[in-house]
Amino acid sequence: PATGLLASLDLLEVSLAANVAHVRLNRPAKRNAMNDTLVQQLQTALVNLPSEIKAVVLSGAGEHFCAGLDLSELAERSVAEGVLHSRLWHGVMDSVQFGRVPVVAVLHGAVVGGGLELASSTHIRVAERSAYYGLPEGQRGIFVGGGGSARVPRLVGVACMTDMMLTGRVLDAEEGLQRGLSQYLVDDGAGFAKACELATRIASNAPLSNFAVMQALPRIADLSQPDGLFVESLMAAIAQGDEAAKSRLRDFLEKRAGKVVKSS
Ligand code: 1HE
Repeated sequence: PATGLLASLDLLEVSLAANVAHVRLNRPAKRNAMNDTLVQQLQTALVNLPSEIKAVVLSGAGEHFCAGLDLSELAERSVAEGVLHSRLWHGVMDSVQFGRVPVVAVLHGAVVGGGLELASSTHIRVAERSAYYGLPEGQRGIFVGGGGSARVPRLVGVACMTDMMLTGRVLDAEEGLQRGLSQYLVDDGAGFAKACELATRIASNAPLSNFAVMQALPRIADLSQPDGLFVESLMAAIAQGDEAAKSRLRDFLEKRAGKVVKSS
């Protein structure tokens, strides 16, 4: 278990094992609904990870990953407070997507509303068969506010998100896999082990490679092709210039590094 600041976050459970941190949303009685405190604690955890941590596994306690925004706090907000609240969520989701280390999410049960916005901010999503995805904002008379309109269509397309919001369509784990909401689908109960396996592999990469994937890839995807290729050339040269890249290339040429193998 973590100590100090990370242990003081009462709506999260943070544990550290070697170079992987496990951050668990820990409000199961409310289906991990995200109130302001939980949102802020998530940001605090992500920006205060010890430097030896190279990847994060994010999961939810109880039967569901996350029920989204805590609706009991919604009624009390003015329009002006609503804008600021949405911007607060944007900051937290940015600290997931553009933080220091990649985040692997374990999805099970409800992954809905703000829970799907959080999931879509992570880098790799491992879903268990129980997972289902919904955007009930349409039914609640509101709109997404945690980055969903920017991130979810990049995974499933605008048409699918429109369907989910207008009609309340819920995607099951299989449909979520097909549409890119998860990259892995495993049996119930197997998600955490799979995510840890992936996070451990991620943590063994050169930090600058992971940085380039996290920071450059989504930006290049938003650029025109010529601009994207130009940024790619800079990122490639920077990554190659790092000592970690040089020593890894030497390891391969001197037969010390693993080959690319087919997965079994
Ligand atoms: C909540 C919330 C919540 C549960 N805010 N309290 N999100 C939603 O519209 C989803 C709303 N939640 C649900 O549809 C269901 O709760 C679940 C499908 C997630 C889970 O069902 P179930 O049967 O396991 O649990 P439950 O009995 O519905 O809920 C247990 C308790 O959690 C109950 O409180 P209790 O005091 O009666 O025990 C629920 O009220 C509470 N709870 N979900 C507050 N979301 C930045 S913009 C993002 C916009 C959004 O995310 S909108 C979508 C919000």
